[in-house]
Amino acid sequence: MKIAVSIAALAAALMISPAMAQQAPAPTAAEADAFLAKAEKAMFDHSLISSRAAWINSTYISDDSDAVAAYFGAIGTTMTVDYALEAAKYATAPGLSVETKRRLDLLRTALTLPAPTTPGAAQQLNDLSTRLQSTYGKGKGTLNGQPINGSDIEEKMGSSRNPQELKEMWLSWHDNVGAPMRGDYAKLVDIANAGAKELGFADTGAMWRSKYDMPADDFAKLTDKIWAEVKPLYDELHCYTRTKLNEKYGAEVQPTTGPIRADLLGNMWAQEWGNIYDVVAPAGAGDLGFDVGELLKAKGFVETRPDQVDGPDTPEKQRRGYWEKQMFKIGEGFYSSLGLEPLPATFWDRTQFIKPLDREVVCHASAWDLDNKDDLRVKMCTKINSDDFVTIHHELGHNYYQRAYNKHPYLYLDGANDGFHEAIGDFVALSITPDYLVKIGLLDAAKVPGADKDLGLLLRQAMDKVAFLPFGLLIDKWRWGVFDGSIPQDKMQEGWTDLRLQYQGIIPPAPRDETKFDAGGKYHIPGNTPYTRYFLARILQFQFYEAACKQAGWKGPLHRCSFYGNKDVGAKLNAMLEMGASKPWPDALQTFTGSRNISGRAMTAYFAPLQKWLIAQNKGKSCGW
Ligand code: X8Z
Ligand code: ZN
Repeated sequence: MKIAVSIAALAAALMISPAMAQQAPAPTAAEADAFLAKAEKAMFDHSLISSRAAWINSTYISDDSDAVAAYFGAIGTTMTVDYALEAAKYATAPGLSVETKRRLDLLRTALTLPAPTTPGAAQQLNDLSTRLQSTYGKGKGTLNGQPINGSDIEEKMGSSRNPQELKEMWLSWHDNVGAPMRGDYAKLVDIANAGAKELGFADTGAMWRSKYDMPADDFAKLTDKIWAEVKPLYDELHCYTRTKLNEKYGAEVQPTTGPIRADLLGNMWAQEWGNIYDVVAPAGAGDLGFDVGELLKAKGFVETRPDQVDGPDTPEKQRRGYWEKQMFKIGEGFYSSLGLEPLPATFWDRTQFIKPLDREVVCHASAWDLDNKDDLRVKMCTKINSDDFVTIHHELGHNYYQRAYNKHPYLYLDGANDGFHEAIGDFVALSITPDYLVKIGLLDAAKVPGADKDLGLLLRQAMDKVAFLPFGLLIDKWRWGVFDGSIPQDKMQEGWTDLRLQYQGIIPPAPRDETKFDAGGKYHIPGNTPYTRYFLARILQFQFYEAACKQAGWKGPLHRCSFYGNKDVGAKLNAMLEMGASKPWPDALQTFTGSRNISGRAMTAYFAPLQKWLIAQNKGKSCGW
């Protein structure tokens, strides 16, 4: 069949005059700049209201707040898709500045979940994503048959050493929270993929991989290359940990060979294993003599009881959230010691420090900047333990970054890449050394572990930092596969379990079939937060830390270095933070570290003595799975 379309008909369809259709003039560089200014203003203005709707939704989940958040989210999606499509028109304008090109590119990849321009698609996508996130927030597991909420079950997975209890919590969480999301998630994938295609990407995963100042395929290769650098260290840690778990629980629970049972590692997702340090601690060098959570409690920090109600006469120090807030004050103190401005008063008024008594919230910690300026907040259900002490520094890293780049145009209000954003607070938290804890009065000088405890300190750190690496990588290996169809929608569970086995060497405590959706039990899947950022951050934070310790003139073993109080480091850090997303990330990396390459070398150097020791411990064992 031949289709004939006249210029006049085409012009009518496009609502332009026939003369324009014949010779639509190429846009000029000035028009591209005017377009960007208009788009940035509209997106900035919209974000002021939509981020407030999202905050309310996350801190007060209800059908109504879901509807309001999805409503504003859909307007934002539609607006950004329209601008991203329009940006393509200007991309080839002659004489564009480097800056203009960069902002047009950033606009094209700005959305995490794009929708197609089909009427109703943006609303449907936002309805789905809001519902998924709220389902996660309201999620409960069981312990001894009783319901237990997300933040409590997370804590209990860290402290329980009872394999029956652990199995119950793991299975109930994944069954109750993950499995019901399966249908919604599949629909969301289809809509987002249709949106990504309209924007010129093969699928949503390809769009996510296009945000790193290099071709998408090169980025995927880069992550594999970094993984190859650090995998030998992970393999030794896996082997050693499996031996210790076998010694503790016996072969019935944890065999000497093969994968590790996922619920035994002190974390619901087996992503960080530091909570079972007591199980793996080496004889002699194992007792570090302190745990930050215990130190805080010994100093009188009292965790808010879930059922605690304040009255008008309750003294300040006994009010809900008082001590959790003080943990944030310690975190702020670190950043202030580097010369960064204190947090604004509104931070202390508006932050959600603890889980509220009377409503459902999304407990997974996050850092917010509500006005793209200085309305900074954290949303967290803080517990008084060492995990959350680190998480506080992590979240504050986001807030200080947000404030440092707040003078830029809208499209530059972001990290150099998302891995940078995730790395800042973690890099700061690497400075929480025994000597630092003495300086801030949490640890007695006499209790600082000596050099004979170096291996123990490194192992404690590796259980969190090294154990995380394959997890940090596989989440998006799974999602990229679901987006590009190499993991079909009727095999989403199998694809997940396979990747968990392949990369982490872990298996679920009971067989899983395709009625399940274990991926949904991890916040970032229903929350639609790309995850490769955390893999990058795990690597980058050691590069930042090595550089900061060098700037500070540190001479001892790297893991004992704390740059607390060093204003030179702070000034240099701020120079990188202030850049925001205005320059390609290698420029930002160079500003702080002198290097333009992301590499696992700094991390493997930090852990080199431990790796040597682990190899010796594992001698004669058949490692791997
Ligand atoms: O999600 C987070 C932060 C929020 S940006 C608490 N993290 C990842 C996770 O919990 O899975 C920090 C480490 C990895
Ligand atoms: Zn983060």
